[in-house]
Amino acid sequence: MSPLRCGTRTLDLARPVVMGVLNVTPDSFSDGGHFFDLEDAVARGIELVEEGAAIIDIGGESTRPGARPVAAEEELRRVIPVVERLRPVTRAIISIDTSKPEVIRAAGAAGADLINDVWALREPGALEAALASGCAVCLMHMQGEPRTMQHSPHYRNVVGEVRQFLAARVEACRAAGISSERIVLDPGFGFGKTLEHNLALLRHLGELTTDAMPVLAGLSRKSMIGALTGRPPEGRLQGSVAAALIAAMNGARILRVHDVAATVDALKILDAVGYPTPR
Ligand code: 8Y7
Repeated sequence: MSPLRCGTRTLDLARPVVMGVLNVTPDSFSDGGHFFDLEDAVARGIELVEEGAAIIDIGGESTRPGARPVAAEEELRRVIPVVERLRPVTRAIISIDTSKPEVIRAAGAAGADLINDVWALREPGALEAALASGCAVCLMHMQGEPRTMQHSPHYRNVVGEVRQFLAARVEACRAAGISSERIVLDPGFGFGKTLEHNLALLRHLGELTTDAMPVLAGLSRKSMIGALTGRPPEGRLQGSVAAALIAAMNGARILRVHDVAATVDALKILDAVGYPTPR
């Protein structure tokens, strides 16, 4: 697997790496808005890196099921100061979880390296903003929109349809001038998917890309882990680590998680044993 080009940096993906979640929303379910304060957010970002995260994913708009959109000004106010504060103090990849062209541009200017867009740059102007930022991009599949996506997800062939969607978004990126060495693909676990859809995607993760583009898997604390273990979000660490490890064994190169240290440990075991399917 070749490295990912992120702005002026490169991210080595010879081994799977961890992306730590840094929520800067007042309503984020896993942190209860605790890290919304700027100082707290910066401290938590540094902590994620100390725990072994290669990437910090800063999100100012909640995209959990049922969530409502946030105005661009509010999102900028939440995330840009965090980027500005973290940039000089870490060499980790700084990722911004956003869909808005204004936020993409401002984040790029503030030194972010990766745009993590659950809308896969479908917002008008987002492709152009991402290109201009020089950042890498994570293209995620979602059926529907966050407010209603879990009402009645439906597919004839979930793996095929997700793969087709991602291939089309890669084409849109390439046509806009974003090269494939800057692209990450993501099936979007939980984004318009039933438990069965999520499990099928996890089983067949290796089929999502025929090219050399890395796959990101975000399973941490999600409702599928809750459905399988019967636990609330704060009790889903073990299930989440297991799911991340399975994703890595099935070819994922970036694991988006809340519990960085535990996931990093699990990946060390996998690395020592070796990969059943070399890729
Ligand atoms: C994902 C994500 C979320 C994911 C990517 C949550 C922002 C919901 N999930 N981004 N974001 N992939 N790329 O439960 O699966 O963390 S938010």
